[in-house]
Amino acid sequence: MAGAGSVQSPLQHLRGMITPNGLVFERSHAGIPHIDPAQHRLMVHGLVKRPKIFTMDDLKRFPSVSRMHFLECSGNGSREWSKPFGKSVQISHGLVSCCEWTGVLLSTVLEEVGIDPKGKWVLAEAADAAAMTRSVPIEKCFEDAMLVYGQNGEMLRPQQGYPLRLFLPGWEGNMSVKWLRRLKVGEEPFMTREETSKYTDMMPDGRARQFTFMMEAKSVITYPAPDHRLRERGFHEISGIAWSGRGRISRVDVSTDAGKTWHEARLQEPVLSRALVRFRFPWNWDGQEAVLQSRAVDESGYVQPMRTQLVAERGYASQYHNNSIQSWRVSNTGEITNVHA
Ligand SMILES: Nc1nc2c(c(=O)[nH]1)N[C@H]1C(S)=C(S)[C@@H](COP(=O)(O)O)O[C@H]1N2
Ligand SMILES: [Mo]
Repeated sequence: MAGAGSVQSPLQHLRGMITPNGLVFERSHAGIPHIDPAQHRLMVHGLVKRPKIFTMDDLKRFPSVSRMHFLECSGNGSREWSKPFGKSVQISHGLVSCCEWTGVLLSTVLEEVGIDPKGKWVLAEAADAAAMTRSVPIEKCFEDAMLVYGQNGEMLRPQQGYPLRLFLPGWEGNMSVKWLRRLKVGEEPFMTREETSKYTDMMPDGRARQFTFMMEAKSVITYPAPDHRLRERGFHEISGIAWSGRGRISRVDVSTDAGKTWHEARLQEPVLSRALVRFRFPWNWDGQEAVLQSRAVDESGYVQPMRTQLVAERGYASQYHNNSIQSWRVSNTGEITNVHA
């Protein structure tokens, strides 16, 4: 992808929980910078005891970790609020991927520089033309944030932030700053453009929610989906993906009658925290019209909302964080379309 924009992952063709590197979604606000890893530096400063500039070699000498996590743009599904928009699951839900990420825990690097007890927020700044900048609460930095240089066993791809990105498991994709060049520790959030004007959620009363970091539980059926067509009655395996920023998925229910009745789907092991999980449900299509839906529940007890529930609370002015239940209508000729049920 050149310049600003996004490309979605072709979920209709994926079969497991891992997104191959070439099929990971991309969202870049101002193109892909060409960065020489030998020249790249990460500066860590502000309320720290020993401010420091790290080379990539320095960062790779720290003890490393590999973890499987999804990454989702909070704008995933943003065009589905008021009417069905995406003519494929790639368009409606494709701003999500799941990879094995390798790097150093941010806590390791922060311990190296030593945080001043007054330090409560960390500004992350990128080296791209967008100079993407977001404020991250210090608790998240010490909980599970990573400085990532590896992706599914390879080096990060240029479009994913080569040579270095911040990665915040379960939080809105925008905060996982790619091409990371600077971390500044401060007392307060830095109120950057991307957390004041952008990436806030307009509520029905005209006020905006700010710092909505968590990606709430969500799921979608990827087969059958509008990209497919049922050519025969009888057995079809309904299959899809579920994920939650709060932790593990504990259950996925599937309905084939627009939510009148629900049946528990099988979850494919391993069911990892803050990762995509594949669910499957055996179905006999009788050749009649059907409306397929999936509903995820996570280990915190959070239940993926119906679209009408989400709209009742949030209205139609919100752009981000649409995690509502998706409906696919199967016609009696086997055509599948995106509908609001
Ligand atoms: N430097 C920088 N970081 C960035 C962005 C960007 O444009 N520039 N886009 C953000 C957004 S909006 C998302 S959803 C994720 C997308 O990550 P990906 O392109 O690796 O899938 O990166 C985030 N980090
Ligand atoms: Mo995003």
